[in-house]
Amino acid sequence: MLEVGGPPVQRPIEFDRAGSWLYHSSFPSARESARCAFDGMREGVTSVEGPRFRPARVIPALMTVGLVLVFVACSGDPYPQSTLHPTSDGGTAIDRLFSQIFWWAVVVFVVVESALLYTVIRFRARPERGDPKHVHGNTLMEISWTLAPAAILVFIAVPTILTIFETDGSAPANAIQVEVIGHQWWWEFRYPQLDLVTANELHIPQGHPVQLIMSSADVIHSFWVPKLHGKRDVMPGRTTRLAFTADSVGTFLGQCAEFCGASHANMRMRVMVQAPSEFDAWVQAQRQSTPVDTADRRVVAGRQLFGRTCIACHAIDGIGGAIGPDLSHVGSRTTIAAGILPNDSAGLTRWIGNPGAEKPGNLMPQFPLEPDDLAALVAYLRSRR
Ligand code: HEC
Ligand SMILES: [Cu+2]
Repeated sequence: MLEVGGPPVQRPIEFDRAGSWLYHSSFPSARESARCAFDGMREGVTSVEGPRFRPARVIPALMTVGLVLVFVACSGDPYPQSTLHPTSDGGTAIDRLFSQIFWWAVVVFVVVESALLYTVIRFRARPERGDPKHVHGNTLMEISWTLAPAAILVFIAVPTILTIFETDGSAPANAIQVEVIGHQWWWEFRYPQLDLVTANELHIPQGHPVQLIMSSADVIHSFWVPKLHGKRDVMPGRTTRLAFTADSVGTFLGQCAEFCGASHANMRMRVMVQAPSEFDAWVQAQRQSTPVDTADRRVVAGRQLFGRTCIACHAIDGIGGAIGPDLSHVGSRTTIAAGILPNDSAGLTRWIGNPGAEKPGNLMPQFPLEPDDLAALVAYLRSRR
């Protein structure tokens, strides 16, 4: 069963299965088997029936994995999606729970590993020692290693349950409500109290409670902005809630966290936490209808074209379909198509020119547009600030 480069080599043990010989009970001794494996490596022996265990191959692989981990840890990146730097009350509650459980795990690890190392070294086999003394249990130790984990579980369970209630999504009466609707593959945000609609970029004020009332237009999605809060599923036919108060101004990245089809990975979002005055200004601007610049012929042409084709799926100022994002103020967003393209002329041209190439499987069709028409549409949408 062996293919040997050169004349057959006489070997102390016959084995037919590379994978099983290590575990073979009739094998004489571990030292023997190690020697055999080394002989095999030196002479380039290969088995015809299965892969051979080669420590010399595994070690470089392990070292590579180790090095990659080290380099990942070294990157100075600010971790835009780290849950370890929470920026809201809810996020902080979850982070506190995580730290508590983490330190309990550290205690368990240190105690168990120390006991293990101590035992391995202290009671190791020595030639002068005979068989170890046989014992039948130790009542004190058995009681203590049953009670200790039970106590630790209580220390973990109580804060966990408290945090579940703390982050259950109920908000004070003055919270700003936002209806979050997941779509394949973008996010719709409706503010019923403020009478405005936007997409993919959620604006909220710093230091004011926010209540997200979430559902889905199609399949199950999951709303996740790691720095702000934990995940929450977004489901068709069911309402889930998330409530929090953001404590820092900034732009926080998020993404759908439940596999929802071909472009799941392209379903991103941004949460813009603004100072209250800036948020108010944003709300005012979003509630006003942007006048069409009739002096710009491209904008006028773009508007006409939009009214003929795009309006079936996109609303502007309350008129149009609801299959795609509301475009009343699309020019005020920093990105388009759920955060996958920058919202500039180049990004819009790429998107409208061939949406399927940018985002596989998405519902917006490709239109046969002349370059002039495409430019006119881009100019019109850019003007919708
Ligand atoms: C059949 C429906 C449909 C038609 C018709 C349609 N779109 Fe869309 N559009 C969508 C959908 C759905 C999305 C969201 C895609 C995604 O992000 O997954 C979208 C996204 C967009 C976006 C990105 C908006 C944002 O904020 O992310 C722009 C811009 C856009 N469409 C422009 C147009 C233009 C211009 C036309 C006409 C030439 C048009 N669309 C026609 C369905 C449509
Ligand atoms: Cu999704």
